[in-house]
Amino acid sequence: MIQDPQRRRFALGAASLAFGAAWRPAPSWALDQPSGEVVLTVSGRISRPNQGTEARLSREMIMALPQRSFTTATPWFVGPRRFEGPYLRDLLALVGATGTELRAQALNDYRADLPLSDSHNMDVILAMSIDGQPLRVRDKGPLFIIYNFDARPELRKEIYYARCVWQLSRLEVR
Ligand SMILES: Nc1nc2c(c(=O)[nH]1)N[C@H]1C(S)=C(S)[C@@H](COP(=O)(O)O)O[C@H]1N2
Ligand SMILES: [Mo]
Repeated sequence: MIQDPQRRRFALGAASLAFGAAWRPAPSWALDQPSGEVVLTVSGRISRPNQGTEARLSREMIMALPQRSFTTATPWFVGPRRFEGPYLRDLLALVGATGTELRAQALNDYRADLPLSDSHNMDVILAMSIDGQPLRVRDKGPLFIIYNFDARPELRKEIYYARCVWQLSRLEVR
């Protein structure tokens, strides 16, 4: 019994493909509508929008992706902290991103561009929690792009710090 509606929809889509598919529900590969507050909007070169040309994602939709974590020191918090959330590449796969660059926009109007290849070459997490606690807006949440600096000390440079957008609210795939 698959409880998660998104997974169930995938399962139904896969089943209809497996049976040769006289019955193929149109939205089988479409993204669900966000249930609850939208925390991240993805626009641009994506193949699975759910509202017009954009993919609007609630916290639950992001939590439904495999959750990954690592512990790393950062310039923003005292000492090494454990960050948890989906890999950026898994979120990009969810919305069907096909571009080469990401423009990441924060609630405070800060914005940074990062190569999409970072999400494949490195374990970049879209952190939603720190040491097991949800990141609040006042802790630079609800979403914070975090690179694994302890695993890759060569990333401890301004160009990568600048890509760590906190209070992330929008991604544009370019
Ligand atoms: N939302 C948001 N994220 C941001 C920034 C910002 O101003 N707002 N500054 C960026 C830059 S330029 C750097 S170098 C790092 C470190 O910023 P800080 O040293 O000012 O904390 O965070 C990055 N992420
Ligand atoms: Mo910076």
